[in-house]
Amino acid sequence: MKIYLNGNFVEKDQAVVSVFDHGLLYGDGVFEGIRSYNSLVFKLDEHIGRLYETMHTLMIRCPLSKEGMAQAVVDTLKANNLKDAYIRLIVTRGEGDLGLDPKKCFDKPNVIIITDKITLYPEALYNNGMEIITVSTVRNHPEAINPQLKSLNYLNNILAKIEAGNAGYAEAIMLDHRGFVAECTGDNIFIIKKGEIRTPSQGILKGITRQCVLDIAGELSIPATECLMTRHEVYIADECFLTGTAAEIIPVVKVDGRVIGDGKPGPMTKQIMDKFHTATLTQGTKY
Ligand code: PXG
Repeated sequence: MKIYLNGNFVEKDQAVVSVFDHGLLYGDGVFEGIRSYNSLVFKLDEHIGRLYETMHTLMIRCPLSKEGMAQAVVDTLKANNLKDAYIRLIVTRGEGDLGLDPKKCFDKPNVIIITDKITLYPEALYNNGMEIITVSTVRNHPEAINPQLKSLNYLNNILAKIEAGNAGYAEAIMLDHRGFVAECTGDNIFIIKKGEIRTPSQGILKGITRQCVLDIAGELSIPATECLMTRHEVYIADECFLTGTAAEIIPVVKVDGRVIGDGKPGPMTKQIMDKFHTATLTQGTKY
């Protein structure tokens, strides 16, 4: 496996960065998870756009332009001969002296691109739907670490994932600081009620798959709204599903012990899954 590291391709065991990298020392860096299907990178510009927005706020100056980054992604996929891949982009603050201050770094961010595979949930869950719970770990307050920042500081979600795992569940709903439904640990959440699609509007990572589902809803003339959402609304929904680059679209059939709809993946969820699947195979950056 060849890893892109600062403009070079290096073998996996040689792809190393310093223990003084502030990404390791402080979680000071950004990342993206992207997929390619059948030699098409899905929503590449959107993922790179979000990466550069996070870097803008964190004031990380990437040595590559957005176009250069897109080219590097494609080159890495080609170097590894991968048609279907999971792509992990990482830009760290780079090496520096000890101490939080980014000024201690030498203004040389490390740029890493890994192309590999990822499976998040077993296939059966996509057919039968999954059961999730709400965990007590509250999603980051937007004025602390804004959930829109896809930074290397993912402990908020990891703590929630641990809580879910301890309780025997693969995924969990996180509430925001006010108690409204925010999102899951690595996925956005949607409900369908009386033919309308709803998804939380705030305190979330604005998922690219989420936007794709909102676009699909538009194409299918299904009304879709981004709104505040309570757990009660989730419990009484007709259908529920999660979206994410890694998870794609996965139906949810039980939440906190409450059966959703008739306890099976719903017809509209299946229709959206179908459309999404087609989009992944037909749209994207060719390589
Ligand atoms: N919410 C959170 C907190 C995420 O981390 C999503 C929603 C979905 O966003 P996208 O843009 O992917 O539709 C994410 C993305 C992993 C992994 O390694 C996690 C994500 C993406 C890829 C891989 O578990 N999370």
